[in-house]
Amino acid sequence: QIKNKMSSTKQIMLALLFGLIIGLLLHYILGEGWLRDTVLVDGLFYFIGQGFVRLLQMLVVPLVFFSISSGAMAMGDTGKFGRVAIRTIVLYMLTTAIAIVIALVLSNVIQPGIGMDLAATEDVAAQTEVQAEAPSLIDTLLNIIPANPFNALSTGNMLQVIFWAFVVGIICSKFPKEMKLLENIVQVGNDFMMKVTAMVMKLAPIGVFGLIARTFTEVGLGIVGPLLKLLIDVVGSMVIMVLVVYLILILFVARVRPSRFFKKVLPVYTFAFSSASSSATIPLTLKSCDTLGVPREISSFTIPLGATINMNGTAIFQGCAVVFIAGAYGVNLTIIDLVTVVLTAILSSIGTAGVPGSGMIMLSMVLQSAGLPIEGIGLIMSIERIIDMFRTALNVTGDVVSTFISAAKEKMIDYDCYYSDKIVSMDE
Ligand code: DAS
Repeated sequence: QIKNKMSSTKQIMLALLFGLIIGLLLHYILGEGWLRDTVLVDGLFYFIGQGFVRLLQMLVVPLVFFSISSGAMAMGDTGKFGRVAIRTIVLYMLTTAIAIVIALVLSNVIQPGIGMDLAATEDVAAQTEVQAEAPSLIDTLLNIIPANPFNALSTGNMLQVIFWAFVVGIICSKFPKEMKLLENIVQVGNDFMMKVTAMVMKLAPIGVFGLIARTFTEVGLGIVGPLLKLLIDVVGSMVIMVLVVYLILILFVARVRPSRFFKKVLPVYTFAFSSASSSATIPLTLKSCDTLGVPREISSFTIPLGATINMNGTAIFQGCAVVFIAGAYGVNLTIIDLVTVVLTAILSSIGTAGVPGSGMIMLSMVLQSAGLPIEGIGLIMSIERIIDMFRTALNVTGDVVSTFISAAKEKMIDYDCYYSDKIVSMDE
């Protein structure tokens, strides 16, 4: 049984490797044409990959709603839960700030954009068109309260769904007699979602293959000179984030062996990489937290929240991209500019959903705040999809790390489960 459970993780890794190899072969051997681009990239691979992502997205809102409301119902010690919630949110903001500082420091060493000597086609100061402004903190907080809970559920506004699920769960726990029927509905809904998620997860390897094969058939390794430096800059910053920040947090704050942690996070990292969507990965991230011994009533709140407001990978990308674009256009960034970049990146990540390409939307806000040409985004587009995969994988890993740390601080981790061989399985 353990062997079978291990195979599901290996299946995802193999699917990724197989998709990469097939994709590169098709890209370089088949070359551009109807068969490759229409039949495969925009046909078969697109259908398999996006079909699986849509199946996962189908799960997200009901899964988050029912697991949070049933978690809030079961929540005994609200004080403890409140402390874990606050600590997780503080960790999210802190790790995001650290991530972007790491990126800014490493980028100033690597200088990815230097030597491109581009001139902005329009006068940067005269950049009048209104770019998406980073929402103010007050608006961001107010936007968490759903003006219309049913609209929040139907549009999948995650922060508002989380808020509403809490209201339902807390009312049920405070008025158990009057709310008996609603409590039963929530419990059955939660159980239903667990079963549906397990069924969908069986398709994970096929979905991963389709996603990866499509990307690499279409893009190949398509990275040229200076962009390769940017990619090295981004991935290098991410490696530092994992090997320094996450390792220190897991070793000295949670005080557990990190090797076990990273082994159990690997399936989630792989899927987040393949799908480039933190939100779509939520069902798998929750299962991964189960194998780490994190109580579901904690992870069902912190993981969906993290998928929306915690984007360590994206923050690193913002830092690297800002230095890359400033270097490419010969703009000198002052310390004030850099501080503005850090604050704008944190604020814009709170309001941006964890879906493919959201980092690019945030980048336009950050560039505008630093007075850099928005058109610089065009320089990055050819490797955007690949960078998005790395960003998302780190985003999700960061969500799990902060969730684990804050639950561990409250001694809420099931350490028998953490040190068991239990790993994310597609079979349950
Ligand atoms: N793809 C986004 C996510 O799902 C990250 C990004 O675009 O930066 O987290």
